[in-house]
Amino acid sequence: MRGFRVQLALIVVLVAVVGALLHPLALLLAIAPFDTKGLIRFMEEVRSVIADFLGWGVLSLLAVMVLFVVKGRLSRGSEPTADRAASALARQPRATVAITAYNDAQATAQAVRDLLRQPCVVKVLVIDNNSSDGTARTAAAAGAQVITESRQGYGYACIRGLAEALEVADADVVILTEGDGTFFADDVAKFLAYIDHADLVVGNRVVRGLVDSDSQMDYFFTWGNMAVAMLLRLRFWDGRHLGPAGLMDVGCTFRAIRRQALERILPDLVVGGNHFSPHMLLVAMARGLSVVEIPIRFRRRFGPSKGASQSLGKGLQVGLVMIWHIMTFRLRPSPRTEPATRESRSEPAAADGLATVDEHGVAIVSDRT
Ligand SMILES: Nc1nc2c(ncn2[C@@H]2O[C@H](COP(=O)(O)OP(=O)(O)O)[C@@H](O)[C@H]2O)c(=O)[nH]1
Ligand SMILES: [Mg+2]
Repeated sequence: MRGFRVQLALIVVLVAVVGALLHPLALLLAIAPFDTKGLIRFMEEVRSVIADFLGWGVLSLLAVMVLFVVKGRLSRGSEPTADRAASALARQPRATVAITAYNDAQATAQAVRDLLRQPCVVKVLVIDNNSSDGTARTAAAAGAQVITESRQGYGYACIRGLAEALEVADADVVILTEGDGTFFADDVAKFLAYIDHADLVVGNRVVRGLVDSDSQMDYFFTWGNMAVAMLLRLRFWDGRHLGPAGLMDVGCTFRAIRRQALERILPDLVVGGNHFSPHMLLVAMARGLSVVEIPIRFRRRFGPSKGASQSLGKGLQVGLVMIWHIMTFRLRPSPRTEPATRESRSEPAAADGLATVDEHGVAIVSDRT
């Protein structure tokens, strides 16, 4: 059953694409210099079967939605109260920012300066991933603590940044971001405004009006991120909110996480490649963290992309890897077995008082603070 919804969604999309392609193919065959009538008739039949299949699918979906609405109405009042995941921080949040950096000397140094000017930022770390253009030197000159991650890869840089940020003693929030000039440092305030209400706050770069038209979020990357986000929602489906977090964007590095939440998920973060961002979301959701997505601004990158936005081909490749990862993701069994704190979440605790196991086969301990 695990991942079944994601697979079903992908099959439906595939069938729809095949159905849509049959028509232009039939038109092309019609002008072919040989007899294609039989083949065209067959393709038209297949097309009508697909149209019927999709039509019935839409009707079934509507029926299921009506069922959920009725069920929701009938059970109103007996539903558990909303999961107040993260309690308010005891003081004004103090944030450590970790910037992933790979041959982005000029933009990274500027990002460091801008971030250090933000009121709640106590330290900026730059995770230099074997840059050869002086990124480490310029970042240090701008006021960052530079850490060298020798394992090449965006995910390795992110994991190292998150781990090192935990070493900064007086920070209760860790912010991850890129030093490529695409993000706005003063958006840090937006993340901190929500960090009292969620364990993980992630940026959304697909909101019209906030994203510059010449940024890398073109049609392909905007649609791609939204489509993969929908698969992620399906993976952790919840009928009422269409997924545990209203995710629209899975590839945004700019995100903030509470210290205790990060300590819980850090051992599970293992992806070193370009699909780290949805990986972290998968781990967070599987571990029962509350995730909130907030609209942020996004502008054109400074210098050439080294990641998914290098080209359409690279973007497609990273997107497919993300889809595969969402389909096959399995959290390693939690080594933790301490008693769950029942008051801190709405799910009923397991009978023995130990960690609960959710529908994804994932052990969830309820130790949010
Ligand atoms: N692609 C890539 N990015 C890395 C690597 N190491 C660190 N990074 C940083 O990770 C971020 C993402 O890369 P970027 O080129 O901006 O990819 P894009 O956002 O898809 O254009 C940037 O801040 C890079 O400097 C790496 O090995 N590969
Ligand atoms: Mg980037």
